[in-house]
Amino acid sequence: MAYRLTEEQEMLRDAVRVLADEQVAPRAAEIDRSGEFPQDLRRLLATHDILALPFPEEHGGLGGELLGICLAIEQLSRACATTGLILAVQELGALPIAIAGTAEQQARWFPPLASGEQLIAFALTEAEAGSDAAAARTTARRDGDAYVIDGAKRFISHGSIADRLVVFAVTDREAPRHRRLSAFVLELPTAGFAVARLEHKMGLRGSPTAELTFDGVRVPAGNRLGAEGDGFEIAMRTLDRSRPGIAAQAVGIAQGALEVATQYARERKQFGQRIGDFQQIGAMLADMDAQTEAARQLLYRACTEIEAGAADASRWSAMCKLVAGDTAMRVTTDAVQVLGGYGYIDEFPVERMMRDAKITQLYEGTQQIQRLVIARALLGKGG
Ligand code: COS
Repeated sequence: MAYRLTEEQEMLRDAVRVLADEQVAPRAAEIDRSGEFPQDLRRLLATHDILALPFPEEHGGLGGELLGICLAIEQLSRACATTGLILAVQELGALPIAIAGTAEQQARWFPPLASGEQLIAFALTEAEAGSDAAAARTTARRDGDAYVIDGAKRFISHGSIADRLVVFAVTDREAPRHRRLSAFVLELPTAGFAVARLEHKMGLRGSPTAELTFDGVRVPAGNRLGAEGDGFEIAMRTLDRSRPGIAAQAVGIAQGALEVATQYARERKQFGQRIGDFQQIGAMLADMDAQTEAARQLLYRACTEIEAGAADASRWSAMCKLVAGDTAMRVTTDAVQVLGGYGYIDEFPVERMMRDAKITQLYEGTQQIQRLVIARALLGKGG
């Protein structure tokens, strides 16, 4: 196994880094302040084919290699976590179609998503079904050659701006617990679908998080992904491949905070010397660097294992998100500490990065769920 990125991967990483430094970073503070989704940066990602990364080449994409997607999310998130999430959610929404969609369904939905003309979102979570995803209560009732969807979804990233929505709904209440759900692709707008509200969030403020309601929404049977009852497995297989994207976002946020803190420690003088030359500050920076690199290496390794079809893909996926999310929280918190009072005000980006880091410990499965997945992989099924 290669322990270095390939030349192509390095070129991709460096190209996205330059774009992020030049065009994303200058917008980050304003996106956070206004709480508005950055349509200009969505167009920028589309123009530069970054939104094409998760899609197969035959549908206008760049191949969907997981490490490449994560390198891009990392570099975007280093400048602006909201912008990194545009790519991460596009991948999350595309995965159920890649995993369970027919060739016809992929040909129908992928091209405008790969071009960035359309956005897609992933609607699994409900108010009463977060960690316990199988407990979802939204229903899809068969009616002739269509299904009728009723219910509500909550905490849906991009739910209010997406053109396509993958919705998980109960098709058979009587089926065994993990066979109740089926997955459907909704083409929005459609009658009966509404955005009930947008959340006011601690971080990732430019990324809309929506509560969605479905009141007799008709979806053709041809928009079902896989067979009836496959929904839970499709969702789990999706998360196995999408959690590294959140780990990449976390590594990017940590790296961004480390760079700001390092620069500050070089320039800020107290007691007649650079604060970085005080051992306590130097040691903090060293730990931040080592921890960020450790999380990054686990992420890259996880990507290659998952791409290779490792039997323990769920474990790799959960481990990289667990380590990267906790690292981002620790490193951004320490970056605020290095900057002292300046870290706590919005003159510097580290307070934003600290707020943004927190979500990486929560979404696409809390850190507690990641530990549960890893522990189950270690222990196997109970007797
Ligand atoms: N790949 C394929 N199939 C899987 C799978 C995976 N990674 N994980 C589970 N399954 C299938 C299996 O068929 C499994 O059956 P077996 O017991 O025969 O293996 C079945 O699903 C049930 O799995 P499990 O018993 O582990 O399900 P639980 O209800 O206990 O839930 C967790 C497992 C907690 C891991 C799952 O509900 C989860 O990931 N929750 C967090 C949800 C989440 O991340 N939400 C964020 C929403 S997106 S922002």
